[in-house]
Amino acid sequence: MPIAFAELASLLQAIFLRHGVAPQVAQVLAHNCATAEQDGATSHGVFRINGYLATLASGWVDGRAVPVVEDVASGYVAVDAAGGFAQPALQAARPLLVSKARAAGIAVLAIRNSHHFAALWPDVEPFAREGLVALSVVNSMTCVVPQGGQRPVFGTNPVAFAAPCAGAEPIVFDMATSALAHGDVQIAAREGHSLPPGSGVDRHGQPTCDPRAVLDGGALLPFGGHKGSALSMMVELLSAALTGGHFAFEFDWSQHPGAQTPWTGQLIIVIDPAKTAGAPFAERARTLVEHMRAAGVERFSGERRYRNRQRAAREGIWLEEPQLAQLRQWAEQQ
Ligand code: NDP
Ligand code: PYC
Repeated sequence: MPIAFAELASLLQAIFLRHGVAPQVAQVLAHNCATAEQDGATSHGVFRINGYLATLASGWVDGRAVPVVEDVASGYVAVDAAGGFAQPALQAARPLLVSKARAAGIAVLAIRNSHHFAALWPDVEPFAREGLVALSVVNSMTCVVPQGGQRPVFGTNPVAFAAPCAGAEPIVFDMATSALAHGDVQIAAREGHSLPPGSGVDRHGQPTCDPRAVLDGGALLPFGGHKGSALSMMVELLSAALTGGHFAFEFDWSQHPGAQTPWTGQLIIVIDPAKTAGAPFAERARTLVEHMRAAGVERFSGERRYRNRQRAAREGIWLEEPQLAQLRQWAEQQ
C-alpha cells in the first residue's frame, strides 16, 4: 500500500499524541520516523513505533519533557533534554547552535539526559542543506563487546556526517560502529535471516550468525575489529563523558519492562565552511566526488536513500497492508 509522506507523518503524529506525547514532540518524532521510512531506512522507520509505544507505556521516557537550552560559551551550547527525546532537544537548541557556528566558524551542541531511538542522518543532513558541515555521535545501550573484551560495554554508537556538495545532494554517511545496528539484528530475527560472520557472539561468547542468539544474552561486535572499537569508545566519550549523559552501561531500565530507548547523550559539531581558505568547500567536495566517480566508485553513501526519497515522492511510501492497519489501530487506541 503506498501512502503519501504527509499522510504517514500525520498518522504517526496521531499515534504519539494518543500515547501521551506532547504535540510538539509528537510532530518532531513523527516527521523523523516518516522521513526514515521514506528513505528506506527501515531499521529506524515505522518498525520502531512498537518500541516507542512500549517505552512510553513503561514510564522510562518522558514524552512531555521540555528541553532546557544553555548558552555555555561562544562555541558551545548544551541542552538538558530532561529525560525526553533527543530530537526535540536539538530542535530547541538549533537556532542558537547555527548562529554560533556562523559567528565563530564552529559550534558544539551537547545534549544530555536524552533518549535517541532513531537514525542519526536526519539530525545532520539539514545542516548541509544550509551550507554547513555537521558531525554527530550518539551512544546507545550496552550490547557491543569492545575488541579484546569478554563482555559488552559499548552501545551500537553511530557516527553521522553531512557536508554540502556543489550542484548535488549533500554528502551524508551514517553508520553504527557495531558490525550491525541492533535494529537490523531484530529484523533478521523476525524474518529468519542469519547474520554475516563476525557480527556477534552468543551468551557464551562464541561467534554466531544466529540473530536470536545475539538477542538472547549474546552481543554484537564492533565493525573492523580494533578500529571500530576505538571509534565506539570515542562515541561513548563524546556523547556521554563530554555532555554529562550516561555511558551505554550506566543506565538501568530493568524496572521499566518494555523500555527500549537508550537514556544517554548526543554531541553535534557544526562547522561553517565559509571560513575555509581557498576555493569554496562545496566546490572542493564536488571535485573529490568527481575523482571518486572517475576512479570507478558507483555507490556513494546517502545515494540509496536519495533514490528512495525520489521514488516516495513519485509513488508514495510503500508499507505492507497489515503494517498500515496496525498503525491505524494504534492511532485510534484509547
Ligand atoms: P549501513 O551499514 O546500512 O550504512 C552505513 C552507511 O554506509 C550509510 O551512509 C549508507 O548509505 C552507506 N552504505 C551502505 N552500503 C554502502 C555501499 N555498498 N557503498 C557505499 N556506501 C554504502 O548503516 P548501519 O546499519 O550501520 O546503521 C543503520 C542506522 O542505524 C543508521 O541510520 C544509524 O544512525 C542507526 N543507529 C541508531 C542508533 C541510535 O542509538 N539511535 C544506534 C545504532 C544505529 P545509504 O544510507 O545510502 O544506504
Ligand atoms: O539500531 O542499534 C540500533 C539502535 C539503538 C538505539 C536505536 N537504534
